[in-house]
Amino acid sequence: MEGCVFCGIANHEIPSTVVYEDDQVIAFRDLEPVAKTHVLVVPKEHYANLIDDVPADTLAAMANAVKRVAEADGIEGSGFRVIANTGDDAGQTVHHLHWHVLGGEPLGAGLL
Ligand code: D5M
Repeated sequence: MEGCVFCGIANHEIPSTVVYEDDQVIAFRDLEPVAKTHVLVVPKEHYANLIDDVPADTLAAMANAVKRVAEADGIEGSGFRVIANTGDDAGQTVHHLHWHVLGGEPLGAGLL
């Protein structure tokens, strides 16, 4: 989508630190990390968020990418958190579906 930063990253037009990539998904390090591991898992196809009729195979590809990211950062055993900010009340700032993968240290309870 024109002007979408995550479409630009998915197309390799905007630089990012890629952790995992396949034909459907790209995963890259967040610019403003809030944990030792803070990676964004993003479908290459543009969807605004989780309620934008995302196909099941895209969600499955994203779940697979989460596992690959956890393995890449060695946090699959210690645990991690996956967050999908969806819409205004959640504070979604980039309107291209993405899952935050957070870990590498104890995360605390917060709202969860
Ligand atoms: O979070 C959107 C996240 O996207 C936020 O943590 C910053 C991150 N971000 C924004 N632009 C970039 C680029 N160019 N590279 C890496 N990370 C980026 P949200 O869930 O929408 O609040």
